Amino acid sequence: MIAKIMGVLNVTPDSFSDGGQHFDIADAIQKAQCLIDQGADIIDIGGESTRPDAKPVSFKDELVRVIPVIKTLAETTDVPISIDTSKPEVMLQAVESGASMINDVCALRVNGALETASELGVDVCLMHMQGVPKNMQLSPVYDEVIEDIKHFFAGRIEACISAGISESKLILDPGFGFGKTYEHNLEILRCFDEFKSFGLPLLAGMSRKTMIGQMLGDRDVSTRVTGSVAGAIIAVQNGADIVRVHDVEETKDGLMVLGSVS
Ligand code: 8Y4
Repeated sequence: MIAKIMGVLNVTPDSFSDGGQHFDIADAIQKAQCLIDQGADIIDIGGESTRPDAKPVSFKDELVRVIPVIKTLAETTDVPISIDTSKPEVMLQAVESGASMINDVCALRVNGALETASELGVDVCLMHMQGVPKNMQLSPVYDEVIEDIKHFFAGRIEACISAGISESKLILDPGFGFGKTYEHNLEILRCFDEFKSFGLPLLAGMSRKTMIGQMLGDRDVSTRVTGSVAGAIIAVQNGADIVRVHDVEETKDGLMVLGSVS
């Protein structure tokens, strides 16, 4: 394959069918197995929602959700497991339980995260976000969105190197939808290859996001699959090495078609 597919596995209570506090480890494992059968190269497990209206989750609650799933999955599959978290305590236990990658939407800016990631020695995805989830979409402003994100990456790469993290462990992600207007998101997709200048792998996450709905004329989340696949194809054509997606089977088909001519 011309790019890796990272399949999304949410283990937040609101992502389960009953919508309540209850969620089943067995359900999560089954979903993960389905993503793997469809061709996922990495499984990204997250126990905290980054939606603007989401309640903050304590690290203990996050651990209760993700650790049993990571442990079971690590025993039953060789597919690399990524932990979607910004909390050092969760990074530590997740890696001890079998995760081999940290996907941090805060790019290791939480106290203790740089040191923890350095000690763990696993791959780290540094994602750009302007603001915090609660306020990030209120009025995102950039001088020059691509240059501003590149400046952010340069600072985070430097911070990682200073903390003893090998540059070879880093993956960069401009963070579609995280403190960006529709126009910012379009510019990032259009100019995605500019982030190649760091010589590091790039990750793109557009799957089912509002920007895809906007491209389709304000379409509901349940009807964004084909648009998301198109977005993934463009991102890979523009230099993405990993795409983070919900719809693995459909994305794989799209990338195989792109791969046939690239
Ligand atoms: C519908 C479906 C509407 C999903 C919104 C969403 C990224 C990420 C997220 C990303 C990396 C999301 C954890 C947001 N997005 N990690 N995480 N890059 N590296 N929203 O773009 O999927 S969560």
